[in-house]
Amino acid sequence: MKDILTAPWLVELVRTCTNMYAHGWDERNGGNISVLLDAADVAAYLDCKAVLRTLPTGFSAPALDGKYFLVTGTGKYFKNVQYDPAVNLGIVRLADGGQTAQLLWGFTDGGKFTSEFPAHMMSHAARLSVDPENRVVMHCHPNNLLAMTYVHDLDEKTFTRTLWQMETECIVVFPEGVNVLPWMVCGTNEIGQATAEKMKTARLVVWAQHGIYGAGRDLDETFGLIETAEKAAAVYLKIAHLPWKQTITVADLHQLEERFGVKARPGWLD
Ligand code: 2HA
Ligand code: ZN
Repeated sequence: MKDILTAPWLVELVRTCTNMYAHGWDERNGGNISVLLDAADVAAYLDCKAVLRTLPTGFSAPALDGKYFLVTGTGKYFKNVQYDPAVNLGIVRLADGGQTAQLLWGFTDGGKFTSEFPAHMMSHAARLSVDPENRVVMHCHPNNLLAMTYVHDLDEKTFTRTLWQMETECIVVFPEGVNVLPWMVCGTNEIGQATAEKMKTARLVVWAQHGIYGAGRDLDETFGLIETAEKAAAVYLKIAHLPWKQTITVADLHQLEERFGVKARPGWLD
């Protein structure tokens, strides 16, 4: 059995947590990440028959039954993940139609998965239904996107249009746009269901006055999505109160679609 602390997917998650903390997106215990793992990848490092603890999830997710996830722990600080991955992270396998999480590694201080586990698991199920290659769900609290939800219209099309116009690359990186949820109490099955519904049509879901969810095939893609949207939000906040002399027009956005072979969300450039 190989040393799990050397598993490339675990090393990558640790580095990502450190990087996100450095970006200021994950103060204190803010933020959480889950990564879908292949059974074979896990079996190279762990005895998958050795269940350390069984944890009730409080929801069902039949589509995820038997699947393995590497996930950050509740109350844990991204800042600290690099110093003790085994305390701050865990590997669980869902069982009983998703109602139970079997802990196979980690959370060594008796801890458990993130408080946002419902939103993560329901989002994985939703993303897998539209993209079987989706593996990552990431949540964090980036300053500028968060601030933007106080001063900008929360209509998804309008919010997306503004982001697309703040940086040329945006429509290329997230042509499907961003979906937006109004403020809701976090950590609940309700916000989990609402997030998952939004995840069917976009890889980015803004939680007004809270943060953002991203999804993607790997950590780089998902981080890059959030990074690009956050950069656009930063530009918006720099210029929102200034008189604009010009912007990226709808005609320009159509040119980008053509040049980069992407298609904006139908109707969102009308
Ligand atoms: O505590 O970010 O949304 C972690 C969170 C809750
Ligand atoms: Zn949060």
